[in-house]
Amino acid sequence: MKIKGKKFLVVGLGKTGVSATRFILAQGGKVTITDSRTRMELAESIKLLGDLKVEMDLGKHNPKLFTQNDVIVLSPGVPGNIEGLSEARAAGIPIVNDIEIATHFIKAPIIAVTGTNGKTTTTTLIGEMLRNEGKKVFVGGNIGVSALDMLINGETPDAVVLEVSSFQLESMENFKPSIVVLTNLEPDHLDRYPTGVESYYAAKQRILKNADKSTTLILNLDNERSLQWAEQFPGKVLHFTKRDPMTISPQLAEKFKGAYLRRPKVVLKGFEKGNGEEIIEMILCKLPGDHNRENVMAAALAARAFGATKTSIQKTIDFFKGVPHRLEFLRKKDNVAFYNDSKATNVASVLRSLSSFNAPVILIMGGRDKDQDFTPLMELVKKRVKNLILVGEAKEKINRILGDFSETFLVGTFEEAVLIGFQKSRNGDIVLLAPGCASYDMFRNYEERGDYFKKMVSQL
Ligand code: UMA
Repeated sequence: MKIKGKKFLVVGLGKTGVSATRFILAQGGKVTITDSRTRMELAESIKLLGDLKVEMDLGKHNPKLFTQNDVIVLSPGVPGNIEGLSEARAAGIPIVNDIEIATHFIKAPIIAVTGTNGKTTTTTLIGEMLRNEGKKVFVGGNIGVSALDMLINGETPDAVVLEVSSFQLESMENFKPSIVVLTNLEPDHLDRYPTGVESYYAAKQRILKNADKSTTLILNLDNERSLQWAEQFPGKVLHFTKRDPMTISPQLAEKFKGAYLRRPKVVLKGFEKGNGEEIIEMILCKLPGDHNRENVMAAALAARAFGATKTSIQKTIDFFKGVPHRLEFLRKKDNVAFYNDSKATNVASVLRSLSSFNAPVILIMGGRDKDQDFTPLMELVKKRVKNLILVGEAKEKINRILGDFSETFLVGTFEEAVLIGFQKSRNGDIVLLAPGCASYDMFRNYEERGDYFKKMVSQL
């Protein structure tokens, strides 16, 4: 990709926009930035640009700009149908994102992780497993660090591990990871994909666009929809499952290559000579819930397929403390445990969160709705939730569907939510923030929401 001398329009000045601007300028390109937010709202990002020479058109998007540049760099949070983009497409102007640009410059093999839930934990674990193997690793993507940052910082890793979202995959053409992990496919982001969940899944499947026989694909055998990805896939497929393959079918068990649970252990099969087994102990694993067993298996497979040894994988599992905002244990007060799962932004992840506990749960939900159907939560809420505390734009909608199964409170602020949660709790209960919604109605992102929750909990 030639950057020198070309005119780039960077759309969105969040993390992606800042990194893209810095990289393009360093490569000799020219940058105009457009963002729907005002200069004042963007003060933090603008500060990060320092005295770099860029043009800025802020406060709204001027559609004319889109056809006055050679390349458009679209931030993932900006929908692909905003005014100006269709004219740019018709004029043949490439629309890319930061990972697509990075793809042209990254020399190391890429391990890419996508899926609806579990991406960040899996990505982080793979990075740690490879580091424990002595490799230099860059970990980035949707996890919160632009893939361009490694190039800006002049890093030359042995492996690049990227968490990739459907939003990012929408504008990717040349991305070619050598290992692809699909954690699972479940409904999400229906506000972005109004034609239905299949268009969301199709965006995700673009991760295989350039796959060939050298590509390894890691799939969740227990998530039926994701298995379709194996159809006509030209490379090698490994599976992970919570079930013993023997209990699925003896034929499957015989040719099974991948990871499965032989509770409480994980078995890796197909890496040792003669299709032998390697046993991973889970006794020291601190990650709660079966969904985290899936994340561990997916990560172990990716690391093993990359050449990491069982020893490095085991060491990582034994010492890994988890990722902030993913079912993160905060503290116990009066024998009530507080967990922050601010990243549980869809119904499927709330289901996972709730299933991780046997004790009564005081559940804090709400935020900005993504056109989700909350009815799949009914059964588990009925069974496990002692009090439901609802906050944010979606509180009335959630209340209509889930409010009748336990004593429910609709509150105005997070402070109230935490205080009521604590007041209602009794010895042995769990107070869980698992919003099932996006954070943008009250916060800049899920991290800010989680940090705020943590602060409230620490002040109790
Ligand atoms: N903006 C516009 N016009 C619009 C919409 C937004 O100009 O029509 C502007 C906003 O005013 C803002 C900027 O775009 O200034 C934000 O861009 P962005 O939303 O793409 O945010 P970034 O900071 O660049 O973060 C993005 C990812 N965000 C999204 O996909 C929404 C981050 O994933 C990612 O970590 C980061 O790039 C680095 O790669 C976050 C996320 O929520 C964690 N991802 C979704 C998820 O996991 O569910 C997909």
